[in-house]
Amino acid sequence: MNLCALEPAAATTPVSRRLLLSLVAGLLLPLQALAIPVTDPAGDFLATYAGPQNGDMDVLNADVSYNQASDAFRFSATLDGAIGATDGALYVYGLDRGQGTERFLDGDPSIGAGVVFDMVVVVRPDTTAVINDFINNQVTQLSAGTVQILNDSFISVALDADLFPSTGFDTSDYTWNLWPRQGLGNNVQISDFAPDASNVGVSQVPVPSTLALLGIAGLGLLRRRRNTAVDLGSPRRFAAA
Ligand SMILES: [Ca+2]
Ligand SMILES: [Ca+2]
Repeated sequence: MNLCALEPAAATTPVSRRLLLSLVAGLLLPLQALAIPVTDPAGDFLATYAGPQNGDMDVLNADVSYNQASDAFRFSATLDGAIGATDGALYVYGLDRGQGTERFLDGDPSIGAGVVFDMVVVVRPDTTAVINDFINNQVTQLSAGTVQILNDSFISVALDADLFPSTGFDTSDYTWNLWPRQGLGNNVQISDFAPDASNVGVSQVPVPSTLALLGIAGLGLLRRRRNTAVDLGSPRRFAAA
């Protein structure tokens, strides 16, 4: 018997591997799409910014995610320098919950085309924060410790979704932008927008049941591949045939 003619394992294993990798990649892509933060160039200070061009006034990446399971938002960002270096630095997340407008356009100088919001979360280096809801005229002061600052330049703030009542959008459809600024009151204090000239949707944290299903699917694929390799690749089987 020509055993070479019975080498389906050699012929099909690479195909199976490619199929498995493509399926796993297909499963992982939605997760990656959901988790990638906004990246923003280093050194892209606004031409209208009048303050010091320190690294802590320059956003490198940022994200706002909504966790359906805990019904909470997480605001995060990485700055290009140690937070606290610039006196009066603030980090402002603008949220559009349905009635956002380009609120910086009417200022002098006019900036922020494409940046729409109807609420802000103002994060301070002293780890306090303030939420200002322009539609409901509601200001909420959040105590020290609300904000986590990690490795000197990373901000992380987790807040319950009930602090962000909808003004028209579903919670998962909110959009946002982040801008550092040195003090409040004038557009020349704003150093950077992330992303530039647009809002971006909140990323979605997959619910545990979705993760469990993906895990079960992945385990099933791996088990099938292992069984296939044993059945088709065993020299003992071919010798006995
Ligand atoms: Ca930047
Ligand atoms: Ca920017």
